[in-house]
Order: sequence, then C-alpha cells, then structure tokens
Amino acid sequence: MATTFPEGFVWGTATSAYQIEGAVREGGRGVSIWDRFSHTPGKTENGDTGDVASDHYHRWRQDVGLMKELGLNAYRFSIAWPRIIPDGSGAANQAGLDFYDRLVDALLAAGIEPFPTLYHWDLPEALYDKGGWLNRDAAGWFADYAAVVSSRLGDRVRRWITHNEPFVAAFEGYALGSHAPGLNDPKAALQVAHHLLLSHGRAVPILRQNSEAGAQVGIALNLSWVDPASERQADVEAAQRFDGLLNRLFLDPLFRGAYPADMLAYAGPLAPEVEPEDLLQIATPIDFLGVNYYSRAVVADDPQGGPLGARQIVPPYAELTEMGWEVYPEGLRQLLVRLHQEYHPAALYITENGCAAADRLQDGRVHDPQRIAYLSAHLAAAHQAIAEGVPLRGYLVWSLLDNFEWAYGYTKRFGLVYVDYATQARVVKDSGAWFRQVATANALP
Ligand code: IFM
Repeated sequence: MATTFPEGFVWGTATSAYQIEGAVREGGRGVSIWDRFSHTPGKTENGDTGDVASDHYHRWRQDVGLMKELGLNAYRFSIAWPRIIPDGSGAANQAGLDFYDRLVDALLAAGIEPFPTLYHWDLPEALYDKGGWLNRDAAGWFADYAAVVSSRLGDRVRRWITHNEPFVAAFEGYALGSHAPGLNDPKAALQVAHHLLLSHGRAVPILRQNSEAGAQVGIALNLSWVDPASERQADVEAAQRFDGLLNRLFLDPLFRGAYPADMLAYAGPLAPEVEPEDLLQIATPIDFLGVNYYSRAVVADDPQGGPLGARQIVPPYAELTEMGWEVYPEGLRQLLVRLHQEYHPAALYITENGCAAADRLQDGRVHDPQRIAYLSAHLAAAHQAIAEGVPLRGYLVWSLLDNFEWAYGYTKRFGLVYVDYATQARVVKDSGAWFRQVATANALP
C-alpha cells in the first residue's frame, strides 16, 4: 500500500551557493571566507575549490528545467552574500541581485516555490577582516544584508531561511578548523554561535516586513538524535553534553529564550558574552524549524575528547554512507517527535536529508540503489512522525546536484543528478527518477 503524505506537502531539493555556483569572479561577486580557505593549501581534498563547482551560475536555466522534470514543487538554495554586497556591508551589487531575481522568476514560472537561505557559510572576506562573526556588529551587517535581499525578492518569496546550520559554521569554522575560517578556538566558537543566533533574531522581523503578508521565516539547524554508547553513567552524561552542544545550544535560545543551564555551567569561562536583550531577540517567534538530518550520534565519555570530553563512535553493526555516517532513519522519527513535544515549533520542514554514495556513470546511467533505500527509509520515518502528530510540512533532499562538499572537495556525491565535472553534463540518477515518482504521487510507493 502506498504511504501518502498530507495534501500540499512540499517536495524539493536543497543546494547552497558556494557548493554549486562557481563563477566566483563574475557578476561583481566579492571574495568570501570559503574562497580564501579553499585556496589555502591542505584545507580541502585535492586542493579542490568552488571556483567552478557545478557551474550553476551559467547553467541555472537547465537546472530549473531538471527540477521541473523531477516534478518538484520547491527549491531550497542559498544566496551568496558576496554577490549581493561584495564588501559585506555598504553598496549592493545589482548584478548579484539580478541573478537571484531571474532565478526566482524562472522557478515560479516552472511551478517551483523558491525557498532561499540567506547564509550558508560564505561570509564576505571583507567582513572577516573586521572580525567576522566574532564581532558583535556582524548581527547588524547580517540584518542589513537581509533587508537588501528581501526588499528585492520579498514580493515573490514566501518562505525564508535565515541561517543554515549555525552549529557547523561556528564549531567546524572556529573550534575544529575544518571549515572556513579555519580557527581552533572553542571560546570563539561559542561567541560566534551566539552572534549567528543574534543575527537570525534581528533578521526575522525585517524579512517579514519586506515580504507579502503570510510569508514564513525559519532557520535550518543540523540536528541529530543522540544515544549514549552504553548505559554507563559516564556515557549517558557525555551524550547529554553532546546533545547540549549540537541540539539544545541552538534550540533552547530559539524556542525558550535561554541557553541550557547545564551547558553554560559546563562551558564556564568559555561561555559567550550575552547582552541583556539578546535572548529576547533570538527567541523572536519563527514560523517553522528547518531540520537537516543525516544520522544519529552515538556518544561515549572520553576525557581526551576535546573540551566536551566526549567522542562519537560508530556502532560496529552500522550501515554507513560514503561519508562514514550511520544510516539510522529511526533517529529521524525520534528527533521529529522530540522537537514537536519539547519545543513545539509551529511547523517543521526537513530542509536537508540525503546520502553520499559511490556513484558511477555507466553507459549514460547512474544506478544508486543505496540512495533510493536511504531516502525511502527516511521518508517512511518522516511519515511515521506525521502519524504521531508532528506538523511536518515538507521534505527537501540534499542535494539537487553533485557539488563541492566543503573540505571533501568533489570526492563525495550527494546529488539526485550526477554532474560530470569534466564536461558539466547532468545525468538524472536512478534516485532522481524514483524521487520524481514520490513527489508527483505525494506518496511513497
Ligand atoms: O553539503 C552539506 C551542506 O552544505 C550542509 N549540510 C550537510 C551537507 C552534507 O554534508
């Protein structure tokens, strides 16, 4: 029997600017921290950069056509801040605005709802030179940028996402150093997380004000279901700390207007500086929560495990994707139910879900049964969560196209559409054809 989703369910794919656009020196675009980071020797696999990426800047019409062919009704993309305001603050670049203006029009003409994200990690380098997200002024820079974009697109965009995965921007960028700007400073990471959240809170009313009545604003967080590695008290507490950093550090201020007390106590002198009205602003009510879910986290206590004293382990029996992440669809159901019960967001979207696989182009086809199995199992879990009362309104696959997977360069393929980087030819994978059936039937076969 088919598993049918609620009427009006949103079916789409997600991408981000630096991962697909390329054309980094065209259209008046400024330099971002990811341009500098990816061009720094040793920071990405094979020294890969987003200079060309999936060439979407030149092939966007074809890509909109592909989405139409896939029967999708929404497209989550990100807007490159350095295309809109090349120096980060100050004058807007009309050519940059025009690019997204045309994209939005083409999407609407194809019956696909534009679902833009304002920040997917490509901070203008000029702002980094002024302290970047460590500078409290960043909240104001971001609000100004949000105002410029929404003044131009707000007559047509009905759903906005402020930030993508502030956890990753803060901790991979400022504590682990694996992402731009590549710092190893846990205190800075916590302060950056706070400024990212503050900038979100500042942008929410601006986006609403500049959009048509009824427009919705949300944020996309990377969240996981967290299990302790064993029943040992030390592992249970390590899992709580991990959950505190990954999930609650963002959910609590957004939905409860307070940082989790246990995490503030644990952080001690590393805790961020917070000014009196900050949490009120961060907790400005939002219309939906975007959930980026890939895997659960299984966590063990480990005194050597960095400031958190914890280590993620991979269960020995686990099935893994090409990223080495455990395939664990039940965690998606558990997470969605928890979010609904503990944080009560008005609506939820799965703003990213998908897997990297060892895709090969053979005789013009890409057979990727493992991706179909992954998506199918996660959609079944999402459907179960809906049946349990979760107000889940849509599902967006990461990703439309194979693209630049950050520090992994082009070695990991997440797309429903294969990209032959030598020619930039696009080939719909078997999973793309399968997802078309799901989206058009509004049901899992
Ligand atoms: O490619 C990333 C994306 O930019 C953010 N979420 C996770 C994806 C896969 O790692």
